[in-house]
Amino acid sequence: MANLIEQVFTVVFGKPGGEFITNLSRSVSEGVDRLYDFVYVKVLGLPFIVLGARQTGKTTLIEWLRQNLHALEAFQPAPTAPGGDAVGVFGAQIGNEIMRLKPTRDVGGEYEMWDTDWVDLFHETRPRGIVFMLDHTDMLKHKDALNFMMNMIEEDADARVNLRCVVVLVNKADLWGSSTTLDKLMSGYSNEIKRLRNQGDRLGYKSLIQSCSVVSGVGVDDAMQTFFNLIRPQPRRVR
Ligand SMILES: Nc1nc2c(ncn2[C@@H]2O[C@H](COP(=O)(O)OP(=O)(O)OP(=O)(O)O)[C@@H](O)[C@H]2O)c(=O)[nH]1
Ligand SMILES: [Mg+2]
Repeated sequence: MANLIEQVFTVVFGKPGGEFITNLSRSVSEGVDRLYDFVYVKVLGLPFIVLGARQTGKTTLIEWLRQNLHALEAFQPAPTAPGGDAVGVFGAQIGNEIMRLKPTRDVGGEYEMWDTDWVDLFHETRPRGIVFMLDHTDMLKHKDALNFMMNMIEEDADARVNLRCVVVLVNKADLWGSSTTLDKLMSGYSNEIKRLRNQGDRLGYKSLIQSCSVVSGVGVDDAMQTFFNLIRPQPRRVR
């Protein structure tokens, strides 16, 4: 009987693995991706989280996205307290598209918050992407924070199931851009970057390193377009 069904199927649709079946399954999966894309980007919001050691610009970045701004000079946030601050889903102009974004919670970067607020947020959100922020000061602290994030990804298989991209945002380029370059600044992080690339290859996420200044609005548009286009279910070309 199974054989007969297989024969009829083959007569009507062609051999399994044949062109028709391949095209059919491709368009079904493209249709499913398109639907997921619509649901995330237009309805539920793309789940992502923002991490990084203290005072690197996490709250400022979330505010920049929320306000659809190009520069944020007058914004002076207080350090984020333990437990973080809830952030509702909002629409942001990313390239030429309005996307709904869901960072869920703005967490602080103090060391004691890594093991509590960061771990909880990662687990609760199952993010499609992580923005990891650092700046030109205190390399040892940023290395610790980066390694902590990678350990967290390693240890929580449930939380990382949707992870598609980790972008390392080297912020405050307005303060360091005239005295050094991104490559020079990152040369001290070669072990961490190697680890990030290896982990990404193994666990199926892309890693990027971008410089920006959220306060003066330089580079942040580009970085956010690349990031959100990579974490949406149907990745697009960067515009
Ligand atoms: N010069 C400069 N300052 C920035 C930039 N981005 C953020 N800052 C400043 O850095 C300080 C910390 O910014 P926050 O956004 O509060 O940083 P955070 O990572 O949320 O800090 P915690 O909540 O304490 O972990 C503030 O004074 C910001 O104005 C930038 O691109 N350039
Ligand atoms: Mg903050």
